[in-house]
Amino acid sequence: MITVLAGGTGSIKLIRGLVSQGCDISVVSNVADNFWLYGLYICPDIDTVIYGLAGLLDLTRGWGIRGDTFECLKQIQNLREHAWFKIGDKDLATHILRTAMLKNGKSLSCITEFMRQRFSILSRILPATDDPIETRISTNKGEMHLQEFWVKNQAKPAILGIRYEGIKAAESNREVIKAIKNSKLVIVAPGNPVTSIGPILAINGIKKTLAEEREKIIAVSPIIADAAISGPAVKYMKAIQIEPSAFGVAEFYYQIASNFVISKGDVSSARRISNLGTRVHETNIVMQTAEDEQRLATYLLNLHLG
Ligand code: FO1
Repeated sequence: MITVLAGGTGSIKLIRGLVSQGCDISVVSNVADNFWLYGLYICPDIDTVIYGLAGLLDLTRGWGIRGDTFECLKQIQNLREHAWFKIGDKDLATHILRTAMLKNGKSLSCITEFMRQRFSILSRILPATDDPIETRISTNKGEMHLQEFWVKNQAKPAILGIRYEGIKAAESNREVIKAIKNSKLVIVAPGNPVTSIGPILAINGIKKTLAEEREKIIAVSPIIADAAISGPAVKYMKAIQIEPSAFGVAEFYYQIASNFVISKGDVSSARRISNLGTRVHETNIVMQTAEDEQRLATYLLNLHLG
């Protein structure tokens, strides 16, 4: 069994690659992107994994359901509401059902398990915690939820700080700890270290468990040279004084990952990562096609087996 720590759109590519190689995986999903909108509880990272593994994900956008319509959203706009978060009509069904189940007292893990079964997915999908946590971005325009910063404000305000609301009270999902301990291999997907993987590590008990299992943990860099493969990772990393490079990410994961995979030729990071006491491996980490996803997955499996 393999456990994958996952965030948003970058992570699902590697997860699909591993599944295509017949791996039995448990996905530990970030939940700090979750938020309430129009009275509905939206879990973007969990849904990206669900739609990705069900073969329904819109691959161009990297989120939502392929071919979805936006009639409900248009009607919200007709009613003069600024519909800044684009929820598709089919996607809406997921949020309606999830919210109804939450209001009936079901936990997020239980609801995610229900969705996994209904979408006929074989891999396990484990929310990192059942407790509510939120990434909050403090900016020159005030503090806001990550989705408001990234989607509504297009990441334009200057970032003054980043915090995870609710983190002190959040308990790790017990199944997550079990999965990490029982797995032969744990992979930290190439997600944003601050807003995707960072919140998972900050939940009580998770980082400690990972540190105990460090020898079997491989992390993949989401950064090549000084740029993110996709998304705003560099902006967030600079804001909390993580060097925006593969080395910066490896240093951030130093206590939990014994192996770190970087882009071939990212030489300036390679030597510095070895000096951390982390084994460094170079390969092509860009995943644009299904073949790329399979190639990187196979590379990681061979590293482990080798
Ligand atoms: N990202 C956007 O940039 N714009 C959107 O309107 C948007 C809608 C959306 C709806 C459902 C969903 O599951 C994800 C959605 N995302 C959207 C992606 C999301 O904001 C982020 O990419 C993730 O939270 C990052 O992990």
